[in-house]
Amino acid sequence: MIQAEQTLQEVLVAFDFGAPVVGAVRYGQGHINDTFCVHTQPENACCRRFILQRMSAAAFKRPDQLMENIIGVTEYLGRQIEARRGDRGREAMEVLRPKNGEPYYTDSQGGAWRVYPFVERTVCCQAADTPELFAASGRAFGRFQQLLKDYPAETLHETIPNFHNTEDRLKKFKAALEADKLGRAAECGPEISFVLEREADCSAALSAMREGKLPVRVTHNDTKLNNVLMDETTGEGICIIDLDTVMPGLVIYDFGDSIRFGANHSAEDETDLSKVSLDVDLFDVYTKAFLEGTGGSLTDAEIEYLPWGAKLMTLECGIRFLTDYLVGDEYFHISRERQNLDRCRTQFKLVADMEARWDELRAIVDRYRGN
Ligand code: ADP
Ligand code: GN1
Ligand code: MG
Repeated sequence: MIQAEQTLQEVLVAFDFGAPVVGAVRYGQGHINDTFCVHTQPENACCRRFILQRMSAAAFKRPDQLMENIIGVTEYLGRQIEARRGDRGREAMEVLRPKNGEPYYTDSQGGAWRVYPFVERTVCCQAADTPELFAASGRAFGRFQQLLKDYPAETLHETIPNFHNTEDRLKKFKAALEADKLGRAAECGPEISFVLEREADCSAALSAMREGKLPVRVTHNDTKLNNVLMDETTGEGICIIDLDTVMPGLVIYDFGDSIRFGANHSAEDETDLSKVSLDVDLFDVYTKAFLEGTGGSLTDAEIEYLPWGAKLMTLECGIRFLTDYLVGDEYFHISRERQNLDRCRTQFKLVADMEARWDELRAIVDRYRGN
């Protein structure tokens, strides 16, 4: 794919932003899409901003289906929020269609672009600087789950087939290892063994799902702390963003991905592993808040499996980073050499911590049953 900047001008004129565009700059720290912040200058008002994104062609093969999901879900969320007398414009995302009326714009090179109004007076955090902040994100993701509990999951497209199918991720990892097309496996010995020793774990949630123990729901599937916008004054999590992977899934995935990313004090690509560890207090804070947010809508089995959600999402993400490293960094954006291997190592360190403190995690979950 060509650099997004090459078609940016063409794309900017394809949308009616309601005022002259005065600039567009790269924005955010996502690993997948190309994100720009567009600044416009209305005649007698302050600058109005928009988020303009080229959807990743590597990740999303069907932008039409993806946008159908997003429009369906954002409109539904908007109605739910209005019914609760919330502020729809700040609490739900909204899609601004291009001038041609389509859900997104396809540029002359085939790139698929969409626009959202910028949700102002919010902050997007890369790390849980305070327990309160992490709790706020937990409430927001729990609430997201609750708001969508009656959304017809079967109408959603699978935007990335087998996205959180850990067994399939393992299979792809093994194929990449077998091919070892760049000869990188030699430097990943301990990481490769770490995965192979946990083959059976990769089936834990899927087996429970197949046995009918864990229900399939509408889930977000990418519940990193930086995918919730926090109100800059109150610190509450107000708007869930990055809806590309809203699909049918397991609720323990949403819980687990938040723990993976947020219940520690290091960056995902930290190279000094002595700085990477699971913060069990943050696990506690998030569990309580997430269950509060879901408003009692989870089953006993789902609650019982929450620690598995944390471990599996972390293991799976590590496997994905390692696989991408082996195949030559095709999927996750990197800004330096070996970044995906470093990311993999932090994930596996967290998995090891979760295993070491498994009984504590289970005890915490038990404590908040009934919230
Ligand atoms: P990616 O899939 O690449 O992570 P995101 O959809 O999460 O892309 O967007 C990247 C970043 O852009 C977010 O982390 C956030 O900082 C910002 N962002 C996205 N949508 C909005 C919005 N509607 N209002 C304000 N900021 C946003
Ligand atoms: C990606 O898009 P972003 O940066 O929020 C990825 C997630 C990973 C995450 C790891 C669509 O999330 O699955 O867990 O990176 N999203 C997609 O940081 O693959
Ligand atoms: Mg994101």
